[in-house]
Amino acid sequence: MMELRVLVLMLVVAFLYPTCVESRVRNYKFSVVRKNTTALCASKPIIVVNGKFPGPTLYAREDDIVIVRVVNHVKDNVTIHWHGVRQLRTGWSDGPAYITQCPIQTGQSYIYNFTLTGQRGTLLWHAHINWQRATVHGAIVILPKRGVPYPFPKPDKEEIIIFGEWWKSDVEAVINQAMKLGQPPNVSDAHTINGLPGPAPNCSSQGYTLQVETGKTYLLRIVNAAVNEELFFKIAGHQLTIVEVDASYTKPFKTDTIFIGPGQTTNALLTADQKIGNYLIAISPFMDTIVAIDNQTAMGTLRYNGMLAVSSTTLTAMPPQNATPITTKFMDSLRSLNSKEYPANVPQTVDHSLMFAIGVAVNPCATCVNGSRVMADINNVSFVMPTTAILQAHYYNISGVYTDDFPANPPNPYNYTGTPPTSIQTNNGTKVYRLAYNSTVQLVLQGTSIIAPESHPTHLHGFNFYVVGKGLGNYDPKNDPKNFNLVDPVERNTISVPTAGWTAIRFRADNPGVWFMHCHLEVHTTWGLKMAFLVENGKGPNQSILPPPNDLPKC
Ligand SMILES: *[C@@H]1O[C@H](CO)[C@@H](O)[C@H](O)[C@H]1NC(C)=O
Ligand SMILES: *[C@@H]1O[C@H](CO)[C@@H](O)[C@H](O)[C@H]1NC(C)=O
Ligand SMILES: *[C@@H]1O[C@H](CO)[C@@H](O)[C@H](O)[C@H]1NC(C)=O
Ligand SMILES: *[C@@H]1O[C@H](CO)[C@@H](O)[C@H](O)[C@H]1NC(C)=O
Ligand SMILES: *[C@@H]1O[C@H](CO)[C@@H](O)[C@H](O)[C@H]1NC(C)=O
Ligand SMILES: *[C@@H]1O[C@H](CO)[C@@H](O)[C@H](O)[C@H]1NC(C)=O
Ligand SMILES: *[C@@H]1O[C@H](CO)[C@@H](O)[C@H](O)[C@H]1NC(C)=O
Ligand SMILES: *[C@@H]1O[C@H](CO)[C@@H](O)[C@H](O)[C@H]1NC(C)=O
Ligand SMILES: *[C@@H]1O[C@H](CO)[C@@H](O)[C@H](O)[C@H]1NC(C)=O
Ligand SMILES: *[C@@H]1O[C@H](CO)[C@@H](O)[C@H](O)[C@H]1NC(C)=O
Ligand SMILES: *[C@@H]1O[C@H](CO)[C@@H](O)[C@H](O)[C@H]1NC(C)=O
Ligand SMILES: *[C@@H]1O[C@H](CO)[C@@H](O)[C@H](O)[C@H]1NC(C)=O
Ligand SMILES: [Cu+2]
Repeated sequence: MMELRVLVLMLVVAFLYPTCVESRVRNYKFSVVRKNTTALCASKPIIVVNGKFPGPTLYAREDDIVIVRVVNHVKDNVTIHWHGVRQLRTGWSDGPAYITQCPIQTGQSYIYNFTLTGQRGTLLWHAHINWQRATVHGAIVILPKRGVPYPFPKPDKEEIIIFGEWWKSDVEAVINQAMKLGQPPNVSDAHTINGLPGPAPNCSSQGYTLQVETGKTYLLRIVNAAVNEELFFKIAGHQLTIVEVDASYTKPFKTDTIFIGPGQTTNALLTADQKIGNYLIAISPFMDTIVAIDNQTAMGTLRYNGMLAVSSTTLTAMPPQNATPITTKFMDSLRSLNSKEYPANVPQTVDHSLMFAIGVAVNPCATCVNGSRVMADINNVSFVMPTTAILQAHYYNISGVYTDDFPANPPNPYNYTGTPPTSIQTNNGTKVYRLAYNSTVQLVLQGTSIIAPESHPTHLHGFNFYVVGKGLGNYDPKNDPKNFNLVDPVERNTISVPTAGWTAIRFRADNPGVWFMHCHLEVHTTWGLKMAFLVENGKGPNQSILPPPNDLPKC
């Protein structure tokens, strides 16, 4: 009787609220705590959200309002970034410390409040202060609007797979030591798949297992939350069909290897279409130059139902560390879906044509080991973090926090991928580049070869961009634009700029606020490979940044 009444009530409610009323509020509470965790056969205290490593998955639908109350129970300052979420007019909820907000201090809380507009797929959230994101991260799943199907066959099941890097030492101790010495930080001791490294030297640690049923199809929502490494991902004996990256649908294509940089996400379909068995799942690092990296392969198992854990596992060879051709092939295969429902709105004209030279450099340092310290920069500016958040300074007209003279081009052009200039020192400053509302930007990210060229997975906050071109060596402004793809380039928020090469991106500055752009190798960010765009308010009614929330943390 009772049940019937509930059913009738539900039907009435469903009638009163037809499916076109979709907007919903998703409430989450994130408690930031320190917890002892074992990954490499030894217990160590790490900072995590809600006691979990990786942290909780945030589920929502396109058009939902997401409310996350973050409470800081640790001694360290905390902020959380919703990586890839556009944050239209809600820059206060973006998260990078001292760019859009002051940190949430011990005992304090802050409510992140944003709407998911025009995006669906997988993203990630992570801490955005110091190196805290090594352990403070998790997935964001944005489902399509209710009743809207995926533009690919509906999978039987979905699985979240998050990659990480694990240090035996405390991560802040690792980077602090490196900064003091002026040298590169210690590489991690292991990679992890959903928090598990699998067998490691002197440690038979547990590995991740994906249980599958013959004939079924799985949507793998893959997130690279590593700190300093771009990775290869493979499943022995199986092909993967890529359908989406960075919460943008792509034209489907098949591959046996995924290349994924820190901050990037990839959705891939996997069909359990092989002989019943155990198959190796593995991640290994990509490095095509002389920079030291953690070369451990993390291992897990794809297990068909009916198989025993003790049975033998079909192995696969991982690509060599320096397998540049595999990264090129993967990146060149990515194209926007560009369908009627999901068009690629590539800006066809350009208001600001920018070129940023990005790379590492060396500055004098009297107290460092060699009398010098490794630095990084964009257009010869090593970004200096302010002590007041730039967005506040912009909103409240506080002067002296930043200047808006970030150079549009390298101040002293040289052969970026050839012989370094005589002075490999950098300048510094807290400089932003100012953009009018709705202006269009073409930005060429030019890798440099000072000390060692390296690929830089570069992340832009507040926007998706289209990757219209890329190449090796120096960008040629006369001839390279002739080959730009202005029809169906991939749309993303983080792009790997090839070693000793360049990448051209385009975006429309339709989101007022202050938006960080930086290399997502945390070591390069720490060294100064970062800057911010300041996008002015528009004149229209919904073209200004919203007022800051009352609980916005203070510095
Ligand atoms: C974590 O483990 C260390 C040593 O392994 C111990 O000293 C410490 O009390 C533990 N902390 C917590 C919160 O359990
Ligand atoms: C979230 O932001 C909206 C729009 O500014 C506001 O109406 C709402 O009260 C906020 N919710 C919370 C919980 O802060
Ligand atoms: C970094 O590695 C060196 C050499 O192995 C070691 O002596 C040092 O303690 C490590 N630093 C940290 C913070 O773990
Ligand atoms: C510091 O000097 C040593 C010895 O000359 C050299 O091997 C090392 O590469 C130098 N390190 C840096 C970061 O310059
Ligand atoms: C493994 O253990 C052996 C013996 O205790 C030791 O010599 C070796 O250095 C250890 N290897 C690693 C990578 O920790
Ligand atoms: C990994 O790097 C270490 C230190 O550079 C080296 O000794 C080892 O041979 C490398 N292992 C592999 C599998 O490349
Ligand atoms: C900041 O300055 C602008 C332009 O002068 C003005 O419109 C705005 O009201 C000022 N904002 C605050 C919070 O004072
Ligand atoms: C720049 O350096 C590269 C690598 O050394 C060289 O191949 C190229 O010719 C140089 N370009 C110019 C314009 O000098
Ligand atoms: C970068 O700035 C430093 C310090 O002002 C200067 O010495 C150096 O020549 C500049 N380098 C380039 C490539 O602009
Ligand atoms: C910025 O550059 C100046 C001049 O070289 C130097 O004194 C200062 O220490 C630098 N600041 C930072 C934060 O690196
Ligand atoms: C932005 O500019 C484009 C092209 O000039 C125009 O079509 C569009 O309406 C503008 N959008 C807004 C919100 O002003
Ligand atoms: C935390 O942030 C506040 C505000 O910026 C700052 O004053 C304080 O020094 C920071 N604390 C730590 C431990 O970094
Ligand atoms: Cu980098």
